[in-house]
Amino acid sequence: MILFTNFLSVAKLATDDYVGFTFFVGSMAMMAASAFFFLSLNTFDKKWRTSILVSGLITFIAAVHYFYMRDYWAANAESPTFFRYVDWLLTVPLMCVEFFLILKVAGAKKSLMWRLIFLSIIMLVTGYFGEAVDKDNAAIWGLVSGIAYFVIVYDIWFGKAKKLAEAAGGSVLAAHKTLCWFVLVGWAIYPLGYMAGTDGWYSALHSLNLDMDIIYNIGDAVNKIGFGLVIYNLAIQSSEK
Ligand SMILES: *C/C=C(C)/C=C/C=C(C)/C=C/C1=C(C)CCCC1(C)C
Repeated sequence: MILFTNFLSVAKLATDDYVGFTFFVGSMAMMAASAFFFLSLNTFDKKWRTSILVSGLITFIAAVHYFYMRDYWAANAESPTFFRYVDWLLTVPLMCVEFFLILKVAGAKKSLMWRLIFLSIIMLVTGYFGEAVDKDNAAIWGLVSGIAYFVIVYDIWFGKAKKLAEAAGGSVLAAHKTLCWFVLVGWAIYPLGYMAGTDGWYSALHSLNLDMDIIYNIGDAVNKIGFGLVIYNLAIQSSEK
């Protein structure tokens, strides 16, 4: 409903509201990326269409959440933590599905996908606890979340996923490698945002005046659209042959 009433009454966005600005730009970027992925679907070989479809779903789900988050921020000047984590709980597992889909050509099993999904849910649920439920222990929840994150990184860089990517070779291996970099560097943006927005041994960071939501919004744009473009590029290369 918020999505539709939006068009009737729009809260005023202050010129120095950088958080609000990144929510606004984020919603447009996610929407544009979704249109791009969906409309390109038919130009690819059948075997890549599911991957491209999932790329579009990731940015589309994010776009809808960004509409809500933008409004929530405009109305309350407060982090939309709940919408944020619902968005992640839907989109991060879908990113794990992407790994499985591109490695399917090398015989990836569903168990690999479920393992990554399971780890990502642990990572996100513990993060939510630290940010919203048990803030006094944010550092501990963040640590547990960080461990799950490292297991994901290890799995895709050195575990079974890596071996499957090597077996597939060529453009699948190249795409896998790029996605691995996204998870190692792009996803590392999020714990930074978390440390900017919660208290813990890292609270000295607060003096830098970094805003958690701006960091998260940058992370989302880089990772969700970037992931999709890696898959898009892979689909183009493989469809040309
Ligand atoms: C599209 C959304 C994405 C790719 C979200 C990714 C989120 C993370 C990698 C979050 C990680 C966190 C930690 C590693 C520790 C602190 C708590 C989190 C949840 C921010």
